[in-house]
Order: sequence, then structure tokens, then C-alpha cells
Amino acid sequence: MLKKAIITGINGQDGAYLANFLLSKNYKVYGFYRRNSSNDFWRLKYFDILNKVTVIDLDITEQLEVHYYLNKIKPDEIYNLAAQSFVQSSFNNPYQTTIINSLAVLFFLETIKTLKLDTSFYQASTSEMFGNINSTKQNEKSGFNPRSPYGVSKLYSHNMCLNYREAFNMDTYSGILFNHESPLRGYEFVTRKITNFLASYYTNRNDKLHLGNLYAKRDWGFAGEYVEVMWEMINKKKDFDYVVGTGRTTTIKKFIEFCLNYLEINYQWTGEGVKEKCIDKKTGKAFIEISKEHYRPTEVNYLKADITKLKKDLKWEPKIKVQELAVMMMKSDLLRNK
Ligand code: NDP
Ligand code: GDR
Repeated sequence: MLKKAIITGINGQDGAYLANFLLSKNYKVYGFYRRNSSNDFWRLKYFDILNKVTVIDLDITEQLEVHYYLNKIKPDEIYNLAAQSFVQSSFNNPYQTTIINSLAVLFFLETIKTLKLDTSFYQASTSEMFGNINSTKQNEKSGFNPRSPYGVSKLYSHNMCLNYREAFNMDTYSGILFNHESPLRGYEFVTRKITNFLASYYTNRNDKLHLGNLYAKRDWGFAGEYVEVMWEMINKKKDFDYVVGTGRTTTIKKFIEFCLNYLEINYQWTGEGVKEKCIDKKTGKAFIEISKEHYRPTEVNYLKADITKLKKDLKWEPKIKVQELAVMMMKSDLLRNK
């Protein structure tokens, strides 16, 4: 019999990669998505899999509907990827962020428990739960000090999954994933904002990109690889939580430079703080500037994964390095702009 998996947030970046991966493993895939006026399943179409998955219009905060579909489908695995996932927006919408990222997760756990389903549950946890801690690398034993409503909301769910595992012997897992990007990344996240802008700047040499803090450091990996770990965790059943990252960290400024070097745009940085600019040596004009509005009220300055446990237990480590990732995203956005 085919294994049945539900992916919540199937319309997101990870949802599309994971759906594609599970189909390749012969799963029957159900995807919960939230209808909005503009979604056209572009990511599922990218893989040409829209007609291979069963998509269900279901906001995960609708408790009764979640109960109905879990009871109907009785999935072997649930991958809970749906979230208000934009950190910046969580400062403006803390309540909605909490309802979706925290309480909806509790409803899922309660539903699995009360229906006595034989279902493994994967929760999409995040390096944002670490926030600012004084360590050069973060692993499963590091403390948590979230710096945004998003980080706080995800920490609640992480802890709740652990509690249901311990209290009710439920098969829950938490993947503490560091930033992962791809050509399917949402346009609001900084890597995609940069590659999308530079792809059009490359041909037009006009317009300006406005960014916030260029000096935060992130451990960026490739989403297409990271979704494999979600499946490995649920299927190898070694431990509850794994940190997933590359073990390297890079500033936003460096990510921009990887892209500019690939495009062979000659540039020079000038100024400091909000006056910092990137000048195009060919035109003599600034094409990247700082805007205060993109600064966060509280920032996570530094993240770098320690994946020792992942390598040991699951024999898994990422292959794609940040520079290759920048080039991959640049190439894809250049093609789309042609
Ligand atoms: P995306 O934002 O691309 O995808 C999240 C999806 O969840 C969107 O399609 C969104 O729908 C959907 N969603 C939001 N609210 C609801 C709701 N109430 N009901 C149903 N669907 C909803 O995120 P990613 O794919 O990048 O990330 C996947 C998960 O992993 C998220 O939980 C994120 O927080 C977490 N994560 C991501 C990391 C990353 O670097 N990408 C790192 C660590 C964790 P809509 O399109 O309508 O907004
Ligand atoms: P992050 O990703 O907050 O780490 O969360 P994002 O790409 O939004 O920000 C990364 C860093 O870049 C700085 N930054 C800017 N960010 C955005 N979006 N726009 C800007 O203009 C800008 N300028 C500078 C930010 O301040 C930050 O330091 C992502 C999401 O996918 C989460 O869902 C996930 O949990 C974490 O990664 C791990």
C-alpha cells in the first residue's frame, strides 16, 4: 500500500520541494494550502506535479476541518510546513503569527492524540529559536533566546511537540533548520530580493535596491537538499530534534558580492551605517542603498549550525555551498527575466 503524507504549506518553497521528493518515493501526497486571490500553484507547476498531488483548500487554523481531514485521510506522516514564515512581518502581526505557528500546531497534536492516529508528525522548527546566544555554533543542546514573535511562536511548537512525545508517546519530530533558499524562495526574503533585483538590474542598469542590516550573518543552504532530512528524520526514527545547516556563515553583504562577481558588475561600497551604498563603477551611480524600514526592532546577528549529530545519526550533510547557491539563484532569475 502507498504511504500517505500530508504536507501543510504545500504552496510554499519547502512544500513544493518536499512534495516532489515524496512523489519520487512513491507516496500518496495530500497538500493543505490556503486560498488567496493570487496563488496559482506556481511552485508545484515548476515541478509539473500539480496533477500528481491532492491539494486541499484548508487554512490550518480551522480546527474542525483539520480534524475532519486527518480522520478521513489517516496519514502515515504529516509534515507541518505551513507558517507565517516572514520574521519581519511577525513584528507587525504577532497575534496571527502565534495563531498559525503555535496554536494550529497544538490543534494538530491534539487531533492526532484524540483520534489515536498512527501518524508521525514533523514540525518545521527554525534557527530563529536560538536568536542571539553566545556561542560560535548552535546545536540541539544550545539554549534558546528568540528575538521575534516568529521565533517565540516556533519555540512554543517545538516544545509542545517534545511534550506530546514524552507525555503521550507520540511520534513527533522537530527539524531545527537554518536558512535555506532556492530559485523557489519567496521574494520577500533577502537572498531572493537580491537575486531578483540584480537579474533585472543586469540588463536595465536602473532602479535601486533598498536593504536593511547588511552585517547579520546567516548559515544559508539549499532547500532542495534540506527537505530530504525531514523525511530521513521521520523514517529513521533516531531522535526528536536535529539541527540542519551547512556549518558556514556569511553576511548579507558577502551574499551580494557573490552575485555581483558572478554577473561581473564592477562595484564599490562607500559610506557607513544607513549611509552605506554600493556604487556601480560603470554608471557611477548607487544601485544598492540602506533603508531604515528594513531594519528589525530586534535582530538575530549571527547563526551558524553545528550538524555533528545529523552527520553521526543520519549520515547526512549538505553538498551545496552558499556561493553555489547564490549563483544557482542568480542564473534562475536571469533566465526568468529574459
Ligand atoms: P513559505 O513562506 O514559502 O511557505 C509557507 C506556506 O505556509 C505558504 O505557502 C503559506 O501560504 C502557508 N500558510 C501560512 N499560513 C497558513 C495557514 N493558516 N493555513 C494554511 N497554509 C498557510 O515558507 P518555507 O517554505 O520557506 O518554510 C517552510 C516552513 O519551514 C515554515 O514553517 C518556516 O517557518 C520553516 N522554516 C523555514 C526556513 C527557511 O529558511 N526557508 C528555515 C527554518 C524553518 P501563503 O502562500 O498563502 O502565505
Ligand atoms: P530570516 O530571513 O529572517 O533569517 O528568516 P530573511 O531573508 O528575511 O532575513 C535574513 C537577514 O537579512 C537581513 N536583511 C533583510 N531581510 C529582508 N527580508 N529584507 C531586507 O531588505 C533585508 N536587509 C537585510 C535581515 O535583517 C536578516 O538578518 C528566514 C525565514 O525563512 C524564516 O521562516 C526561517 O525560520 C529562518 O530564515 C531560518
